[in-house]
Amino acid sequence: MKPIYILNGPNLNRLGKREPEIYGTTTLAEVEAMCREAAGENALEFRQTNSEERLIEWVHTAIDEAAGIIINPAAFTFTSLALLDALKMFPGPIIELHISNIHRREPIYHRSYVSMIATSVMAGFGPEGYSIAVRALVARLAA
Ligand code: CA2
Repeated sequence: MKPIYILNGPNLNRLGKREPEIYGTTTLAEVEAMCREAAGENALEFRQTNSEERLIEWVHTAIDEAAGIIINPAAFTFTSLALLDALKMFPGPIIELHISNIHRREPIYHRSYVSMIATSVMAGFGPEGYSIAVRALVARLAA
């Protein structure tokens, strides 16, 4: 099977190091390890970038190479029509994931462009949400 791409947007490299009351104390490296465990034999590409251009280029690569995408676009969720356009080209399932429940937060975090094309949306499960998303996507791809 083609790999699952897990793509993370800006500032998530700081996970576990700031605002633990919102995002928890788990680091992104620990999240990656949790995802690999949840994926079992399935191949994963786990990436983080602070660059919108790079994130879009990774979506383009995923169009050719990935079975499914799990994406935490972070702030680009609410700003990037370019990311929305790139994700529209992806033929497989896309899970939009947020560690926090963005709908409990300030109004600027309520309108997601990515949700307009996501297959599924997850928010508020904390860092464990990534493992849940991997299991859900593996099951969906196997079905
Ligand atoms: O809850 C999420 O996963 C978010 O996508 C995280 C984004 C935020 O802009 C979204 O509204 C919700 C990025 C949060 C800022 O980066 C931090 C990373 C680690 C620790 C604290 C902040």
